[in-house]
Amino acid sequence: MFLDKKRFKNAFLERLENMYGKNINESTTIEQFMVLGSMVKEHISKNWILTKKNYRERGEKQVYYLSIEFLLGRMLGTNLLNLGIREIVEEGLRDLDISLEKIEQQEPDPGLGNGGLGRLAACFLDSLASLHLPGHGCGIRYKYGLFEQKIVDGYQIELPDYWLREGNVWEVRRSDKAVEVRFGGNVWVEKVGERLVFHHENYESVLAVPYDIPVPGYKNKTVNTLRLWSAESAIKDFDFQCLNNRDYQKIIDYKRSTESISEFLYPDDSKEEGKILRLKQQYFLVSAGLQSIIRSYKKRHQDIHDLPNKVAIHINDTHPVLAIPELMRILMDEEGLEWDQAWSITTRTISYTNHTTLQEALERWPIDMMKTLLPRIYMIIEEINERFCRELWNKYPGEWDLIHQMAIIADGQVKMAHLAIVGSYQVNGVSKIHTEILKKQVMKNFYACFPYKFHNKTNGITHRRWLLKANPLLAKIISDTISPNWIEHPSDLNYLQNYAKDPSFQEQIFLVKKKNKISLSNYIQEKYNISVDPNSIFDVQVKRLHAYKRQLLNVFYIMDLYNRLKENPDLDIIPRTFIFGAKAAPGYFLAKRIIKLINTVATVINNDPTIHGKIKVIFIENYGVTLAEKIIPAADIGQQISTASKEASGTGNMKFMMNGALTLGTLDGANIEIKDEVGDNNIFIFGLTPQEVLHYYQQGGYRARDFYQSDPRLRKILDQLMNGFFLKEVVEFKFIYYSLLQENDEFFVLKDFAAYADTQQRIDQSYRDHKAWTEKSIINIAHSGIFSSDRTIYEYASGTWEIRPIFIP
Ligand code: 26V
Repeated sequence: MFLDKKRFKNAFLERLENMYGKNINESTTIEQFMVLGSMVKEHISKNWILTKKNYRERGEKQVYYLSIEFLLGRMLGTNLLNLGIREIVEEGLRDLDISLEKIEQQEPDPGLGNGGLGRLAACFLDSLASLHLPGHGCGIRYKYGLFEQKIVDGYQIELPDYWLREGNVWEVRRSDKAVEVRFGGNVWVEKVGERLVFHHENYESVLAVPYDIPVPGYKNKTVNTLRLWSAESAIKDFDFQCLNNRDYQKIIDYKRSTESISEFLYPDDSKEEGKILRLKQQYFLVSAGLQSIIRSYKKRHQDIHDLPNKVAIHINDTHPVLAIPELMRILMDEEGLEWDQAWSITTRTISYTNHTTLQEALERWPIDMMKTLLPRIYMIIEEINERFCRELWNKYPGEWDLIHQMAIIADGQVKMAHLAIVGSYQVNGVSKIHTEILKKQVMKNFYACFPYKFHNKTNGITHRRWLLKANPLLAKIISDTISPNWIEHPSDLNYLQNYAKDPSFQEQIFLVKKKNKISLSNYIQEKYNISVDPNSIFDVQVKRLHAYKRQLLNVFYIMDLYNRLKENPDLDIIPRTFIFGAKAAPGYFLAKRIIKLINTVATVINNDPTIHGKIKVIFIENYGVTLAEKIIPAADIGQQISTASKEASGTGNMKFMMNGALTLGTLDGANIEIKDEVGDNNIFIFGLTPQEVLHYYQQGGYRARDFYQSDPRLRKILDQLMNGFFLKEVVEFKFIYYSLLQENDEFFVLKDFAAYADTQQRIDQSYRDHKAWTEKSIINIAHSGIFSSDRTIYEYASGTWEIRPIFIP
């Protein structure tokens, strides 16, 4: 049906009739989306079946990527692109007087993730399939994704994101592959001959039903699978009818409690509420995932001992770390293996990546909670801990403190990162500096114990979504200049280096950026009724709102610039549009106050005629994958200004450079590698180094108040927070003020302010020379190929999972 335009049009009209009983004029755009989506899915199905058949028959090793988040973004556009049918569809629809773009906008953006960790998982799936690699995702089908953000009177309001309202056109429910997951109850042990047999009783049974989403590679025949699990009650409908009222209530309660497991994605794991539910989600994912992996393994292979040669299981941070005891449980309790055999198999099958060194984000679960909810799993963790501590005792006799620090269970808690390191064969960091910090600081004791386990895999992004799809104008002039080979081989972007000084190519690059800026300006005008100047510098910070990401530093500079403009309306600056996008966790008070501050400052500045529109501040609500695709191609500057040592990698930084924005950043995460690639002249670096920050944390010596006292700009800004200059209800920003002056500014905002302001000045100067600026922009694009997730996945495939491409004939 996608062979040519004519056939496509006929098929489209016919299906519209079949599905909705409507002709083209009667149908709504959402109906047109559902029709097109179902056609594309059907088109994918053939190769999906073929891929599965090939994987089954060839019996080669496959990887399963376990993640509590997959931040997929809309799929219609990437599917059309990957299948190579975008032109036919676009032209066919145009004949019918329908805009493909409008149809694409109907697709809900499945926000099944919070930020970088979830988006990385989605980029990896795209790269696996595009590189012909047998690799699948395994996650949770949350009924509600990350909340929808509205800004009302400057405050963030959270609304539920019911993305499944119209159904999900890409998924296939596989009831036949459902498995049972058990919670609670008690375990008793029986000795049968020489063996101990564990009986789990009185548990609550939850049915895990998989929904499969196809993941097609770019212009190849590989179609991998993302399997998302949904929790359902294990009760059949007829049970309802023969029940009296009391039982009925019990059943309703049971149904609620089971279904709640896959109801919400957690927008924040730092708070006490919902802890049990979150632990339930983690075990639910892992138990359903592993049962299905082992089931499919056993269909293809005889010998369970061979598992590590045929299956790799990767855990995306510690959320799925219960995969380790769960695999042990299956191998021992269901497959009848001894501990040592099971342990050997488990620790050769599971690998792990860490995504943060923030202490508050390292997962720990109270022993009691785990024991009650997962009695058998807890027994296994206890045994792993005991054996590990014994090993440590032999290695470091008498060193109680060290052993206590390294134990998996200590101080009433189960330490998930310790379990992950002990139970996996590889521990990865996500950028060079992050891996070094893991080895030398956060996990140094483990590094001393298992140096061979630690590796670096610098993150990446799929250039297919983030350049080819998000920025078609840029993609086109790149292809016209260096041939479209870069799409298959992103390192070919390097050839652009030869055109960095080419006036005609510079001109084209400048024009494309301008067009993207105009298109974003139009969006801002329509949505917020604010006019922004496309000739101004688009200076963008879009990411989750966290104190360590330092949106505050950005807004303080804006306040300072505004103060200077008020004093001197003739101040010679290049007009600038500051663009923010950020969601704050609903319970994160400071973060929400920072959103209020940004919006308050924006209102004052945007409505002050005396500064002649030289600066504008825009907060774009509900930032997510879809908006990122619109905003990033229009950026001149991407701000990556986290406190050095705190951002494990960042991936936004890579998206910006790939779209020709220059980075304003600290020496943190992958910024360091970006700097090494593009050179000091093509990036704006400022502030404390990671070493300096870590030194302050260890040795002390930082006094935020000194900066308040010595820098008049800071004093003025901080006073303005408290004196109602930006907002008459003064109380609003007290919390920010105290976090800086009373709590001594944990993230060195005041310390880095001067360097940041200087660097912003340098940017202002640099931008005046358009040719030189565009040259820098081209150099950034030219060096972005190495940050394609194809490179990262290649490193994981060869260095961690030991999987090989399987070409589907
Ligand atoms: C979670 C929490 C929860 C408790 C409060 C503080 C806090 C801070 C950070 C996090 C993030 C946890 C994991 C995560 O999303 N890490 C991100 O992973 C990306 C992909 O590797 C990486 O690029 C980002 O730098 C890293 O923050």
